[in-house]
Formats: sequence, structure tokens, C-alpha cells
Amino acid sequence: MSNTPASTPRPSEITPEAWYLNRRQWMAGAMGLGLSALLPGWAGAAGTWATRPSRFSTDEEKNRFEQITQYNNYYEFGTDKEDPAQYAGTLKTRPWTVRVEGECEAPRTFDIDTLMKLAPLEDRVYRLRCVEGWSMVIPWVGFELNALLRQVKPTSRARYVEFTTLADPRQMPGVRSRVLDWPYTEGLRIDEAMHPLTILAVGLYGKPLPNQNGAPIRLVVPWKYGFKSAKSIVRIRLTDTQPATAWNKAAPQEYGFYSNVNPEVDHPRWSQATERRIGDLLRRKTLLFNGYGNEVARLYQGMDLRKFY
Ligand SMILES: Nc1nc2c(c(=O)[nH]1)N[C@H]1C(S)=C(S)[C@@H](COP(=O)(O)O)O[C@H]1N2
Ligand SMILES: [Mo]
Repeated sequence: MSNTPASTPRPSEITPEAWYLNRRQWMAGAMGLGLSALLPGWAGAAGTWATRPSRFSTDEEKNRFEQITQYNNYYEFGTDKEDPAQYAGTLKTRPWTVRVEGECEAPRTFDIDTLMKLAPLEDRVYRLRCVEGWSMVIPWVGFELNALLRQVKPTSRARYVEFTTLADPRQMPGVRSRVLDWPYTEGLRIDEAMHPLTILAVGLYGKPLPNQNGAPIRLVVPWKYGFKSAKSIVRIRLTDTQPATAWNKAAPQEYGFYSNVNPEVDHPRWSQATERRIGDLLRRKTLLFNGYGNEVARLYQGMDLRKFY
């Protein structure tokens, strides 16, 4: 029970329409009671959300705020785990826009403050499994990517989604080194992108995202290795062909397009059978799809997960 979120509705059961309606109704109620301080999304002066657990959340113990914000991968700010916390202060997160374009009828540029308001009143407490062999449990605040994609009306040719993140050498010292071919890009198949577990996170622990965690907006795909969860996104493009991804370009035999967490498919240089939860002494077994198999296994029915790693 503790390893998987409570039973998840099928994507078709959670329409963005229903979700907006719920939120509107909730807001109307809150207004009526004079509880405007509890309004979702908009953080107001305090910059916080009043959140409640989501049915998608794991009830495993959460990592502490300090662990989540001081042990990071964000190569634009350096490759050591302490670098992002130390150097990401130079990242300017306002003004900020996210361009959503490509195979869609209504391409649009969204302002970050508009997007922040889409985040509902719930924490998405997700496991994050890094390909390097460590994991954390993080209470994200965010909204389902499908809610944004539906707004631009994808065409029938939209089979994949490409994510492009900021690469500004003036703000990001790591971009001057050649560890990756900047900008950092990632990709999902359209059904993965539309899945209700896939979110754009704008906060954690009820506060706007710290820069080192990918402010002001980052992807979170909890059944895939952490590197799929691109930080500080500036562009989302619907495509008809599989997009190139930064890690696949850097080392194709090590990092495939799918990168689903899989204890049976080893990284060429190490086993993926176990992981260390940050804060724990002993390693634990890694779960197929990071424990989200009940929700996502059907997306890969009939696929050879060794070939499509
Ligand atoms: N733009 C960008 N996004 C990125 C990375 C990065 O280096 N640059 N690192 C990835 C990796 S390897 C992981 S494990 C997660 C870490 O997210 P966290 O530091 O918020 O836990 O971010 C991912 N997103
Ligand atoms: Mo990672």
C-alpha cells in the first residue's frame, strides 16, 4: 500500500474540465467563507499554497526540505550535488514565459504567473529515482501537463512532446562547460505526456520551487529516471517524430528515450537493482516503473523494455 499511490483513475476520468470546475467550486466556497488566504495557486505575499494530499501521493516518509534542496542535479550550475544550491541564486525567474507550439491548432506563450495559478490545492508526493542510484520522496505542487497541452489543441500529428530548458551562460556557469550539448532537452511520447501522473511542478513543500529544483517550472515524470524531469522549462513543442534528448545525445547506449525505472535493465556501468533513499543507511530494492506500474504499465504493453530502455 505504501509503495503505490491510492488507486488512480484512468486518464479519461480526469478531464481538465472537471478539474477546473472543482477548483472553481472550491474557490467560490472559499470566497464565501472569507478564506481568500487559502486560495490555491496564487501565492500572494506569503508565496505559499495551502495544500492537501492528493490521491496520487505516496504515504511514504517525505525527504526533508533541506535534503531536497541541497542535494541536486542541475548541470547548468555545476556537476557536484552541492553546486545547484550554491550557485543557482543567479537564476532570474521573472519575467518568464513558456512557449507551447508545434503540432497544435492554438500555439501560445504562457506567462509563468498564469501557469502558477493552475496548481491545485494538493501535494503530489512522488518518489524520484535518479539514474545514479539514489532516490527521494518529494511533495511537489503542480498541475497536470495534460491540462496545459489541451489548451493549445494538439493535432492528430502530435505524437511526441519536446521540452527545452533555459541555457543562459550569463546566469548559468555550468553552460560554459561541455558536459552536455545545451540547451538541456527532454521528450515524452504523447500518451506519457497526457498521463495524469505527469505534472509540471511550480512548487514543493507548499512554496514556489527553489531555483536549484528547477524554478520557476519543471517537469516531473515519477515512473522514469530523474533526468527526464527537465528543469526551468522555456519551450514545449508537440512533434510528429521522436525528439532528441540531451542525455541520449551524450551517451546513447546509457540513456534511452524511454528511461523507465527498471531494476532488471542495468545501466552499462552499474546495476539498477537497488537504490539508496537519501537519509537511509541501507539500500532498498528498486521497483519496476519506480512503483507506479499499476498506473503506467499499460502504456508499454507489448514493448520490449530491454530494447526500448
Ligand atoms: N535542466 C536540467 N534539468 C534537470 C537536470 C539538469 O542537469 N538540468 N538534472 C536531472 C536529474 S539527473 C535529476 S535526478 C533531477 C533532479 O531533480 P531535483 O534536484 O529537483 O531532485 O533533475 C533533472 N532535471
Ligand atoms: Mo538523475
